[in-house]
Amino acid sequence: MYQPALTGSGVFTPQQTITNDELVVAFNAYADLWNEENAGAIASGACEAMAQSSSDFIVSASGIEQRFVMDKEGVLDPKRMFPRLAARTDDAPGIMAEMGLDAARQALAQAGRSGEEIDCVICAASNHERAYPAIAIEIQKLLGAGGFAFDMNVACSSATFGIQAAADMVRSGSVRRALVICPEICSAHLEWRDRDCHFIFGDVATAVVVERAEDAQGAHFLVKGTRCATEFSNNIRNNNGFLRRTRDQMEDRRDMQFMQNGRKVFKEVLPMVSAHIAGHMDEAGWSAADLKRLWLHQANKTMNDFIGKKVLGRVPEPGEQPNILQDYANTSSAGSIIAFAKHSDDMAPGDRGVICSFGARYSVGSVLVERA
Ligand code: CO8
Repeated sequence: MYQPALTGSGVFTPQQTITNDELVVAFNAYADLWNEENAGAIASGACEAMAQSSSDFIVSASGIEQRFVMDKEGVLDPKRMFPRLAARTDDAPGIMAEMGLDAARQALAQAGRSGEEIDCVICAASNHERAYPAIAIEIQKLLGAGGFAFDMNVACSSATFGIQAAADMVRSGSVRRALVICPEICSAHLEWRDRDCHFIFGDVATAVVVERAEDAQGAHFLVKGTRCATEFSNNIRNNNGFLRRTRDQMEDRRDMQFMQNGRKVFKEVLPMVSAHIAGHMDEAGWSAADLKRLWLHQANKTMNDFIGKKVLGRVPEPGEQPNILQDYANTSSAGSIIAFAKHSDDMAPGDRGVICSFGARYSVGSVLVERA
């Protein structure tokens, strides 16, 4: 058995941002257009007028201030409200592969490794741009990596589930060095015309290198334990699968994009995640006093404040539970890894932390790490 370690991390950040104010201007213009088009039905009481969105609500309900996106213009066009991502030919790199490759190269540089030294690539994300061939195999080829590659999807928990799979393979010796890559184009699965959720998501890609601790070239984190759990729920759902795309079902259906009952998610996920982290730490003999940092999934600031307080038994000190969602919004599986990549350099040997992601299905995954 080998000791697995996280030896590098990387974040690809798109060049375009949308602030809450820009988003709200576009949404409200769309709502005005919709209300104009449906004026008769609204006047007769057959439907309700669409209400306006507000930046103040977005910040107070979520903590989000802006998001990065792959295409701003299409999202902010009130007659479109959807990114324009041009279709590519089959011999050009896919957009998810390109984003993932950038994050992977950053992670490899930090680990002091080259693509050829990787023998397992996992592309772990909420949505994949095609059914097959796997995005991970495309990235494997672009990197010049050997071994094998596969895609997996556990929605927002994909990163920690991917790290568990990679760490287990490194531990057993079946692979020497793996990359877990999370490219998320949430903007293409979000209904930007739905006031209740139009502000939630952004685009990004992250990557981590998982390898034997004895092979590490520089500063690294030992993976001291991983734990994954799932429980079925319909409160976060996207029905867009190939069976739903038969010719008789091609109409514009709301359930073909991200759907959630946000309030229920909020209430049901919080106790599940807090108990999961506490149980995992208990099993490893870790106490709250041992924890230097919590890198949580980035969906909602109130949610993270609650989990941080529950796990530590007190209000976290500034920096103990870093949030990045004010800048990136919810980036699904990538959120906890962005927080880890941007807020872990200052940790000293022996310092301990927990990476935890949670989300649809429901799912929760935690990774206990210790700075070597
Ligand atoms: N502007 C102004 N007012 C608004 C707006 C708006 N945009 N939206 C809603 N309101 C109003 C409502 O009308 C309501 O008014 P009233 O009380 O008069 O009826 C009021 O605000 C309160 O509404 P809510 O109760 O819905 O507001 P909350 O305070 O609960 O906040 C949130 C809503 C932010 C959605 C919150 O419930 C939340 O964050 N929940 C958890 C979300 C979460 O964690 N989801 C996880 C999903 S991510 C995941 O698992 C991955 C899925 C795959 C990703 C795919 C990419 C797309």
